[in-house]
Amino acid sequence: RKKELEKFLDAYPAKTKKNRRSHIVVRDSSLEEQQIIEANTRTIPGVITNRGCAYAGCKGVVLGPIKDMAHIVHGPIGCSYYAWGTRRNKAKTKDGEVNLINYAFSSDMQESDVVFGGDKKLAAMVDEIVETFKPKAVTISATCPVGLIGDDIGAVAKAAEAKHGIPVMSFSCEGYKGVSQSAGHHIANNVLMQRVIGSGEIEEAEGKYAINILGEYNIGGDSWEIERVLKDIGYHVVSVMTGDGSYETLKNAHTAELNLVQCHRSINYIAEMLEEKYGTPWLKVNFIGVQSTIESLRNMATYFGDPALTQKTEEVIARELAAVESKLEQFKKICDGKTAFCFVGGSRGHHYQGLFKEIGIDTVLAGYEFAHRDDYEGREVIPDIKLDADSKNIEEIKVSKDEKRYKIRILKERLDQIKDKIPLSYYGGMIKDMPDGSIMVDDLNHYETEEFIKILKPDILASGIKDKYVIQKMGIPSKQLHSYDYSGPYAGFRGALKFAEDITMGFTSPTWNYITPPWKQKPILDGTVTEGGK
Ligand code: CFM
Ligand code: HCA
Repeated sequence: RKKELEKFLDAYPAKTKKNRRSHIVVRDSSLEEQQIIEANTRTIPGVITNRGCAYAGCKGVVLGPIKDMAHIVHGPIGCSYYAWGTRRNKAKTKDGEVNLINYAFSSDMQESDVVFGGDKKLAAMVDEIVETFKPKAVTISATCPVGLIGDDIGAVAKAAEAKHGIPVMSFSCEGYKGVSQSAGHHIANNVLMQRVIGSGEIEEAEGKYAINILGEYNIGGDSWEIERVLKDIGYHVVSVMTGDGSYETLKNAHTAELNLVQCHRSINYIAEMLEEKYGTPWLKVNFIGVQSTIESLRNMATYFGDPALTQKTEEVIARELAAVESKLEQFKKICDGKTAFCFVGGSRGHHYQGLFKEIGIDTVLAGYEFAHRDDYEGREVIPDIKLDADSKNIEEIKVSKDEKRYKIRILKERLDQIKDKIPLSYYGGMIKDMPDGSIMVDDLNHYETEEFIKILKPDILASGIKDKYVIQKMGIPSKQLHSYDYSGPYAGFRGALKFAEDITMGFTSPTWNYITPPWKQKPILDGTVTEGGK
């Protein structure tokens, strides 16, 4: 396998080969030291990556799902158009409540705005939106040209805030601010923490076992399915960040007793800051896959340590399991023994491996578009991560103890008893769960996707829109694990069943009988590109 890998990497110029080699790891647990992967560094120009930009991570991922705010994009229309509803982050409200989830607000920047400045147009736009839609708050996200021409969105936001009396927040998340979406997550986390979270008046949560669900974006209805089960057990969900989220709930997120972290990559900054400021620990959970869901629910019960809660947790687990178990077995019969690639943005590449395994599918290659080393190797490597100029470019904010609201949520003695049993304020990353011989790739590109497919011949790929059709034209089913291809939810018990059904449909579709993969038709052309194009 390693030889085959070296062979296709030879097609790169020497420097590129060296670079890409450091982003690929063949898992070997027999080594004394844990294996290291290069991550969160620039994609080499010319390489066709699946990555997006900082604006996508800020406005599209973290802010976009907050339904009662108006999210204004200051920039050319394309930046809005290509993000309009495609992520499938669902949101619903009761009659009369503000729900702007289906809108795309863009300043539609033109050449004249680039030349003469777009700030006046932006200010007029904020006025119009506030008057028309009555949002609870407004966000303004910058796209690339904004930073280049120097429009002061901070000043526009400040003036609009004074004029309208609602929070108007600006986000300098120009696409080029980082090497990927990840920079945008960080920028959004910082402002939400400074301006929204904790700005509410409530001091005590309105229910027992109060929790926030962080890093859950309600794609295809995932958080609704998670909340259904949690509420049934007796948890009080203060806020979800940010799936089907709202300004109204986020501002009182400081009242929770525990923060759950589903997607570590996109929201670990807020999780850490909440702990620092209010003393609320965070628990790494994974509601993708039946076993991971069960484990997460049990870990939550361990944290609260109340026998009644534990009993109710077990009852709900037994009931939910009974409803899906035998049906899952049916799908497993068709999927058993097959293999998958699981390449998604920054957390699903890990989270879905367990669910694939539950229906008999082994993940032979997995990776993330833009995660950091801690998402691959575990948070213990954070002190060793070298910050390059791109990372230093993103502001690191410091929060301090809120003297009034900081609380010891769990006694030291109990914490010591449980901290080794459950992942409190810790994420172990992907690598520990990967079997020997499987491959971990960071920022997998289109060339490598095709080459790895030829070597490993997977039965299915989990990926996104940018490579889906390339893969399907190779005769392999491809399941979008970003948007879920118009399906979902895939989280929790019922979600696992829906996933199994969709994957089985992918395999049993007659489409594949009409396609012959290229390597079955003709020998594969071998070639090399040398440095300097010689
Ligand atoms: Fe977290 Fe996400 Fe993901 Fe992500 Fe994304 Fe997404 Fe994703 Mo697409 S927040 S890192 S930036 S789980 S949008 S809901 S599917 S790449 S793996
Ligand atoms: C984004 C959003 C995205 C894109 C999905 C894809 C999503 O990164 O800007 O490439 O298929 O989940 O919608 O990750």
